[in-house]
Amino acid sequence: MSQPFDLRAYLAAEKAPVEAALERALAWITHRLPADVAEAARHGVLSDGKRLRPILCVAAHRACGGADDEAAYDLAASLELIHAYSLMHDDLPCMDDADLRRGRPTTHREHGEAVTLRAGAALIPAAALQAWNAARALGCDDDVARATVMILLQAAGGGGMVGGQWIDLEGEGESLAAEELDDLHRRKTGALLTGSLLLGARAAGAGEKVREALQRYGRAVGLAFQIADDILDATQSAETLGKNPSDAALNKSTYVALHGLEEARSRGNQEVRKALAALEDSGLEAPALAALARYVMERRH
Ligand code: GRG
Repeated sequence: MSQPFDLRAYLAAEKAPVEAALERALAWITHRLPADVAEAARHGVLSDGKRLRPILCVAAHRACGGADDEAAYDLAASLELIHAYSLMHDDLPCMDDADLRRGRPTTHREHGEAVTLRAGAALIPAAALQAWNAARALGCDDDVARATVMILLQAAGGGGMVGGQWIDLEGEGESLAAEELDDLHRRKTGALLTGSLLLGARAAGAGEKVREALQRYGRAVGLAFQIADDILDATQSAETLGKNPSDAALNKSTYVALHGLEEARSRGNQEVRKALAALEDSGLEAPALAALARYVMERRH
């Protein structure tokens, strides 16, 4: 009988190469920035995140037969640069006005609003260049390298994360219907999570059938991830989560507010089952992706 997959050990082993890739990325990015903006960029990127997006990217890359070397982590780092900028900007006074992120003061509380705005903005084109350079270092030809940059920017853009954030901001103080809430989160959170898988798969040369199955897996995991986020937000303290303010304080529509805790939990688990079915359809041998899908509903922060 095969051993159960040890996700804790897997995540611990992935941490060092992901952090090293982020350090490498910041070294070239900050080299071109004024010192105060560089410090803010380092603060936003190098804080203690779960690094789920790069980990998903490398897991998909590996499952699709991609080389397991530094350049795979460099490719994956491009996603965390986008994620970091989105958190830095999301926390600004003009958006969530948050004091605490990843257990410490938000970037603008330490470095000021103007500098944080500039540092976040600098990370966006840097992420695209990072993806391009890493894809080329992995041996991707120009077409595939271009496709990886497209995946990243489409996931981050108006049809993805930025579009979702816009719906979120517009919807503050209003009750969104169930489909609207799904659409918001498919874009705001799901698009970058799905993009993480597709980026890794595309760079490894995966065909369309595998990529379509991974996309379904990513959409389901993305929704489950957000449902879990809402459940944690409603049930855990700011100290445990390392962030504030809560969704309730911001008057946001959430799965818990809309469906109640039990129904939200059951919908999240249903999405995890969908993700596992899609993974099965992909035909990939990917125990890490299966374990990660289960983890999103079991996580405690
Ligand atoms: C101005 C409209 C407009 C957009 C700018 C700010 C922004 C772009 C987008 C915000 C996107 C956002 C904040 C999405 C939330 C995603 C999410 C669930 C974050 C938490 O992710 P985790 O749990 O965090 O992976 P860690 O800290 O572990 O990395």
